[in-house]
Amino acid sequence: MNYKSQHALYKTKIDEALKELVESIAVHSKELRMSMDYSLFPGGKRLRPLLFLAVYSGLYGKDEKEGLPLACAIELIHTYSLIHDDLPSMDDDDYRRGKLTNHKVFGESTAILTGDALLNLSYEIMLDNARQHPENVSSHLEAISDIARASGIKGMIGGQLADLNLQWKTNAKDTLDFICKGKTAALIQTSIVSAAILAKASKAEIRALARFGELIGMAFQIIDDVLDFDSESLNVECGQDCGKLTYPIVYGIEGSKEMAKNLIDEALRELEIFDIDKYNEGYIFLSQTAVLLSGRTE
Ligand code: GRG
Repeated sequence: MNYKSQHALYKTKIDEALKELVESIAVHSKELRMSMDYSLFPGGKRLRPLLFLAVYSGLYGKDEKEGLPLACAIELIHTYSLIHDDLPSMDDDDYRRGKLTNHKVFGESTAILTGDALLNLSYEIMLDNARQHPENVSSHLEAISDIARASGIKGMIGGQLADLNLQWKTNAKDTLDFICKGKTAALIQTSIVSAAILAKASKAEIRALARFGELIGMAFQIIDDVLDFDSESLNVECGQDCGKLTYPIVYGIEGSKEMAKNLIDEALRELEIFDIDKYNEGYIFLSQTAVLLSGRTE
């Protein structure tokens, strides 16, 4: 199967599973239900659950059913983080994915609670799923624990806080890398690592995949900064991001693009421990995704 068809197949499975999981939850507030649906559907690229499936069923040939709840839970965590990131007290954005941000439609308090609800729902879904697989429960708990770590103080929240408060490390480059690894790369990395843990990958494979995930996650953020920088330079009303420490500010546009390309090349080398004949489907999907990320335009 080629990349495009594989991508479409994974994406359909993710969208269907997400709909089924979210709809099965009784939400007594109509407002909260509408707000959750508004941010989840149609949603964005579904990059993180796609990476999860590429590893879990693509690389390791596991049955998607057992992994899909974790893939969806990571998307719920990602969605909560975007809703909160857009709030006036954070990035103060009016638009996301070409439509009004959640708080602009439902108000700040509902947006905050929607993010909180999605975060809690993610753990409810993962733990319920773990209970349904008693034979594999320790791998489930280890995978959930990696997701919790990556989303928390040592990952996304830590990076976001450092970004907002600009907590300086020794220099601008170290500060940027710290923010980027936490804010963006950690959740991308755990999408790959938690899938490998659940699939009972070897320690060496998990190490290689963790490095791969971190490198593509960093490249993803650098390209995001480059895209934002381009649009900000054309738009005088660019919000709080104007005063932020970003890769183009420190390395320039061309330097940042070069850096993202080098990170992707390095990431691809990490995949070399996998035998391409044996791991064909997942290997091709992961490497193609990495290459596409470095050239993305949205
Ligand atoms: C509020 C706890 C908390 C964390 C926020 C998400 C985040 C951390 C910061 C977002 C800042 C930002 C826009 C970073 C750029 C990288 C990024 C996460 C982009 C959005 O991810 P995509 O492109 O989104 O995968 P889609 O729309 O495709 O789902």
